[in-house]
Amino acid sequence: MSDQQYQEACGFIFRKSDLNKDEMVSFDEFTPMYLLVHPKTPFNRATKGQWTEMFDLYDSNGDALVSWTEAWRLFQYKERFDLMPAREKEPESTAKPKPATPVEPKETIVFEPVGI
Ligand SMILES: [Ca+2]
Ligand SMILES: [Ca+2]
Repeated sequence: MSDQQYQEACGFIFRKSDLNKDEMVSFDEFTPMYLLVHPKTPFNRATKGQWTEMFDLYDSNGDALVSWTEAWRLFQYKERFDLMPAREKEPESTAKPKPATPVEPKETIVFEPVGI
């Protein structure tokens, strides 16, 4: 996706999220918008307090509304964030090899010839 396409996609999401069409995104409109722009964010499990902090980060002039300019100011860094190397993964626990089932020695039944 080119920068231009990304900006257009964000603009589309911004307008779509602006439910009352005042060209501003309120706190209630912000949460679904953020999740659309950042689908893989761990914020899908965020508390309301964390969302407020995130909203405040976007709302740079503090009028409790996020304009397109304010939104784009941070949205444009998305790709850079995505390019950051992922934190080193915990080594995957190696699955224990199945213990080999000991082969039980088969009981050998010796038929003794019965003498008549
Ligand atoms: Ca709105
Ligand atoms: Ca604002």
